[in-house]
Amino acid sequence: MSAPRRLLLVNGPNLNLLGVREPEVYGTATLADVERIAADAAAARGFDVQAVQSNHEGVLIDAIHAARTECAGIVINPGGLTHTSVVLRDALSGVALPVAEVHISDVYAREQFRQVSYVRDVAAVHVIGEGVAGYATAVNLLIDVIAGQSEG
Ligand code: CA2
Repeated sequence: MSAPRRLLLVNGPNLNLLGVREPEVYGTATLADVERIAADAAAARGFDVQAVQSNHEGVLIDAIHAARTECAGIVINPGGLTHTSVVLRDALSGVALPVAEVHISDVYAREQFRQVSYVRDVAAVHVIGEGVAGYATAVNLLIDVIAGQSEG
């Protein structure tokens, strides 16, 4: 059976505040803008996007588990869970789908605690500090990985 032409887009805790608070760090685009940027980039490659944002880790884990049979890959900005969550990392590694890790800000130029990512080595793609345009980059690079898998 061929893989579904669908990506799961996961935005973690507090990313619902995009465009509402801290524009000096995260810009003025909203979560709806981010979801549209990802969906447009995916549509240009013949994929659709199922988007989830939650402030609750378990909701994110359930969505990642469901993606195992419904999606070909996962684009994720785990928010602050990037730096703390073994549970999220285990879910991503457990579903064995290709993963793109995205951060709007350059986490490597910020506080030291943001320079640790529990997700980094379960992700095939990393897009860091490109602002919200990084979601389109991540979608494209992830689809390249998916296309490479189906050739191999
Ligand atoms: O740069 C990123 O994309 C982050 O993943 C964003 C997280 C932060 O904890 C990571 O270190 C880097 C924070 C998401 C919270 O987003 C907000 C947006 C507007 C106002 C307040 C928080």
